[in-house]
Amino acid sequence: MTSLFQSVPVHPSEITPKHVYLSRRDFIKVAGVLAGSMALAACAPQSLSSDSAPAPADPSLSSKTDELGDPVNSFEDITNYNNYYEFTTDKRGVAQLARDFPTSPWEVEIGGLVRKPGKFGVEDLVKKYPPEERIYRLRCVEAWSMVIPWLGFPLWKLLKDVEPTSDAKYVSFTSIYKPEAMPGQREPWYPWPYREGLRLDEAMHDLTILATGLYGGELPPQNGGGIRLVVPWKYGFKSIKAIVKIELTAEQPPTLWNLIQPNEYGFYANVNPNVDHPRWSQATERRIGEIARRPTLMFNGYAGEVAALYEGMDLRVYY
Ligand SMILES: Nc1nc2c(c(=O)[nH]1)N[C@H]1C(S)=C(S)[C@@H](COP(=O)(O)O)O[C@H]1N2
Ligand SMILES: [Mo]
Repeated sequence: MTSLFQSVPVHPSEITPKHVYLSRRDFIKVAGVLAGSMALAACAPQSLSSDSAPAPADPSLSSKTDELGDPVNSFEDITNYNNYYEFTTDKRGVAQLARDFPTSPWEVEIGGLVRKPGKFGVEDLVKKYPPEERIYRLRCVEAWSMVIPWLGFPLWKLLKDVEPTSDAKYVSFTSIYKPEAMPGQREPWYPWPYREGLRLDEAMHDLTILATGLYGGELPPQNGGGIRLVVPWKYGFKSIKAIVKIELTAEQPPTLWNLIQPNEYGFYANVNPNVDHPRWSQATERRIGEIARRPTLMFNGYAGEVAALYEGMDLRVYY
């Protein structure tokens, strides 16, 4: 068990004028949890400044591993190396551009082929479906990867409650469209808003979650707050961020990457070391924080859980 003291995000000796830890929002949250902690009371105020670097809500998670024994990536890496084209194609530039993007309150509309459509606030979803910690590998189609400790709930719980009709075969997800706040959306190259989709059985799989947090805290804007999908056995682009709409459909829905480049980005996008991207090999990957490349695992290491979903399908055709 982690003691209360160990979960204080900053040790007094780590504070330097340049390297400051707590954002105001984090400080208020942590101060509420740890009211009375002398160590925090003594050190936190001087650590506040406008250019403070955010800290993980629960730094003790950095010592955890995935089920294969590989350590989770640092909060720093997870929140500063991002793909989020609505902001920029520069992975190290997303965090700064997304810093003031409002993620709360956040509403998701659920409709299409369901008996009980509705609009749901993320705060209510979190109350109804208590977030679970899920430590997942994220494997980008660009052949880099991370291990991320998410907080989220299985999508099947929500889908079950909205009662898909018997015609529903797919789930379509749409990200927020807000060009005034997202500079990348003012570029004409992409068919905004970002969209993704899953087959209904993939969406109902227990590994598929809607994430509302990471590293024990809230979901930073650069990682897809207010709420995002995480499908750990598929390439990262399926794990759509900042979702505002979920629709159950009868037909396979259009997806942004598939619309742009169908021969490079299939609808399924299951991680598969045996099916190369037309422009590069998918046999190996670079885990962020490591130097040597490592082999890419079939279904990103989740074959035992998900291979049955694709029985009888030619994965070179349904890539
Ligand atoms: N709306 C939206 N969702 C998105 C993306 C994006 O550009 N826009 N990029 C995808 C890609 S390519 C990856 S690898 C993951 C990265 O998630 P992370 O930045 O939280 O690690 O988000 C995915 N979800
Ligand atoms: Mo990606």
